[in-house]
Amino acid sequence: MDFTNKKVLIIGTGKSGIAAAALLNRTDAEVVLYDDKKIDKDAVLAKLPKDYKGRIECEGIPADCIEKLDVLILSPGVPKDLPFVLDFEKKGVKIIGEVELAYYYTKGKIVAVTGTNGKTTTTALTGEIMKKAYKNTLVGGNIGIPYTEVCLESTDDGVTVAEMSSFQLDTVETFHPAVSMILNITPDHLDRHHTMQNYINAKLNCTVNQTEDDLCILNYEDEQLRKEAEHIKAKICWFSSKRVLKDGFYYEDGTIYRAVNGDSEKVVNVDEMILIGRHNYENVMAAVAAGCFMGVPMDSIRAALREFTPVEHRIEYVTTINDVRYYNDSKGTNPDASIQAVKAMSGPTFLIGGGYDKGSEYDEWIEAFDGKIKKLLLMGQTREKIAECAKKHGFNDYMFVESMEEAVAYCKKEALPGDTVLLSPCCASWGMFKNYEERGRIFKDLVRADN
Ligand code: UMA
Repeated sequence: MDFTNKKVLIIGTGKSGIAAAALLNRTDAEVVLYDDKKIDKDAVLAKLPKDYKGRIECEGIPADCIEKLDVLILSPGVPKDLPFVLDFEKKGVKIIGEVELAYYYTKGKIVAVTGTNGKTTTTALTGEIMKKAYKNTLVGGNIGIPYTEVCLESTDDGVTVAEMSSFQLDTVETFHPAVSMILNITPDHLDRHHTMQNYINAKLNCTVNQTEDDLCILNYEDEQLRKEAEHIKAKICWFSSKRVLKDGFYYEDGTIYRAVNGDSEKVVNVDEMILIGRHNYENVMAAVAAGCFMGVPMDSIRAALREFTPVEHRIEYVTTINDVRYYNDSKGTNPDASIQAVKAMSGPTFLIGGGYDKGSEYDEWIEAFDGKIKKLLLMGQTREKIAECAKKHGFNDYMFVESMEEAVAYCKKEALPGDTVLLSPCCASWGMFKNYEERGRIFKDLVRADN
């Protein structure tokens, strides 16, 4: 897209908006960076290039933009059905997301990773696998590094591994990855997407521009994905952690295999990796499938698997104090993710949960407790809703806390040798924390304090 003399309004002065503005600062576009919130303009300016030519606004959509605008760029956190966005759409203004903008500037191949859970681990692991064969491997997107920040470093002979959230995929148009993967789809972000089908469609957007020359990697155990696969043009590569497949990747009795026409080749014994839990074996299979398709030799893939350490905030081991193990799973922001964390625990567990209400149901999470949860400490907006659900399922060992400080102090006092303390909130962090990273780091700091 040619931005010469185009007037562009970017919504959101978070990481994505700033990276998008910095990118467009290199073009001849007239850029207006805008935020709904009353922001500190100097602080935003300090994050932009020194020669930033555009404006920064925060008191209502500027009148001159309402009068004339060529392109509206939305940060991932900005819903595309907000009234002002719809008004611009009616006027024929081109509306894209920050990811679509990055795509215009991306060279080389793209591996797009999406799914409700496991995205970050799989993106990081896929990045490590690609690095074994591609000198210029870039990793970005929802993982925390805006795609617009890395896209200019891409080269024709390189690869970009992009973690894509449903928020980001909601606003793509021409985005075309050589490899896409959808790890799983379970209800999440329904407050934003309104219906499950909208959420599924957003995820599927990473496949819509793919052709028969491309690859789409899907979880065979996800019924929804099996259904949707019929409409995907790319070649499909399945993986399963529950059954032997004739073609694709599968996990059986501690080993991951690659199958081609019924012939199986051992990829790795899971004991050779640091990653634990069946959900992680699924992530590994997806990453290995991407590596094979992109021509990374199997021995290099195996080396990457053995070297890989889990990402922060995902069932991350923090420390052991008085024989009590502490795990940080702040990335457990929805029931499916938190169920996996609870399942990965062995022995009596103090579970810290609750947070921002994005319309999730907690029944399956409570059912997954399976007699292991000694005490459920609840905080945030959802604590009453979770407590009601727990009571309904006959689980009464819960208590309300006002803060992370109170939760950690209680666990430190009450947990006995052999117990585990797990932060896996089953909810987003918003409202009490800036993001899940902040929540996780506060938890870890409190755990490690005074020891
Ligand atoms: N804003 C508005 N109007 C709105 C909504 C937001 O002006 O209607 C403003 C806010 O006031 C704020 C800014 O937009 O100043 C924030 O923008 P943003 O929410 O898009 O956040 P970024 O800092 O740009 O971070 C985004 C992703 N955030 C979200 O999707 C909410 C980050 O994912 C991502 O790492 C980053 O881009 C880089 O790609 C975070 C996340 O929580 C980790 N993702 C969700 C998830 O993983 O479940 C989807």
